[in-house]
Amino acid sequence: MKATVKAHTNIALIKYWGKRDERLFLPTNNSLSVTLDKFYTITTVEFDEQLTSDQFYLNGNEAEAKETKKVVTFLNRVREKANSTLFAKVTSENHVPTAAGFASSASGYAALAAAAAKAIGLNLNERELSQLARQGSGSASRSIFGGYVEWEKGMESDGSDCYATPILDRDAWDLRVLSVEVTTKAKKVLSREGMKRTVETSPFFAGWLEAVDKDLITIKEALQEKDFTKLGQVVEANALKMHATTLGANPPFMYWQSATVEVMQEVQALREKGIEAYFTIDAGPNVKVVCQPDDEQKIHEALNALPVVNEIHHCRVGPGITYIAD
Ligand code: FM0
Repeated sequence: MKATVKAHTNIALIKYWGKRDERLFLPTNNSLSVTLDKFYTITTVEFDEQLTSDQFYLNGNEAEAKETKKVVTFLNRVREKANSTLFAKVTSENHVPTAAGFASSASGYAALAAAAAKAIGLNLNERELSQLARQGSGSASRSIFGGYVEWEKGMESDGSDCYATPILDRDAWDLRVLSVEVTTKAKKVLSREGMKRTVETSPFFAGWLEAVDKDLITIKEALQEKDFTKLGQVVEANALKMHATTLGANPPFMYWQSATVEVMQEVQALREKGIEAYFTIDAGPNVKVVCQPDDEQKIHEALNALPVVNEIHHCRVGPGITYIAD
């Protein structure tokens, strides 16, 4: 009745932005990510008939009520699937620098889904685990797998065809991702809230949906051909389009700060000097830079020289979930 799983974060190269069903976490568009080796969550789940409620410990302490509530909602889905009424103790260790703008929800719910399913005796394959993880946080559906991963939006209203699939092995292409942490001031709009507001109010959301399918075709060609220029250009353009939708929302909002723009401009300046780097940005002010191994050091030096940069974390392409013996 106990299982431990390690799952890594991922960064979307083509973004998930918009839900068609909020309860089931069904997205409006496919997305494509790369799993990262550096940041991960390790979660142990133990179902125990002695317990009278679920317990959630995060990094050694009892988690906040809001987080615990989300975990309980997720465990309810697992119990329903397994026809069980047992409560669980969940212990999670997050090795994710949340300040670097990496959502720990992707690795967190991928690890929780796999550990909870195993502990309660559900025998789920990776596709089923992806569907389950999705119901904790959309991006978690992709973190079940390593390498380059596409999350299919599906058509069905019950989510039965909505899951991630691996499309290229982690060893197939050694790209690097620099996570550039900048100094921040403003309070952020959570991604869940931001995407909802955008879907409901932004006139640019229709343009986003129209463009994203073409971007997916382009990036899949680039992955096939290992064409870094093609990949980088579409990654950067796709992130910019996602962020453009927020400016049209009501009330409008923006995830960038001045430091964000400084890093973006330095990346573009590096390209003008012939060093190939491309940026992508999630629902926060920090910037992720995608590059090839030979350019990593030069890019680090240039970005590290900017006063607005706090810290740079270097990532490689990472693995899918692993079960850890207790
Ligand atoms: O990762 O509401 O998964 O594709 O990071 O929990 O389903 O935290 F930039 C935004 C991630 C969205 C793009 O959203 O939302 C991406 C984003 P939830 P998530």
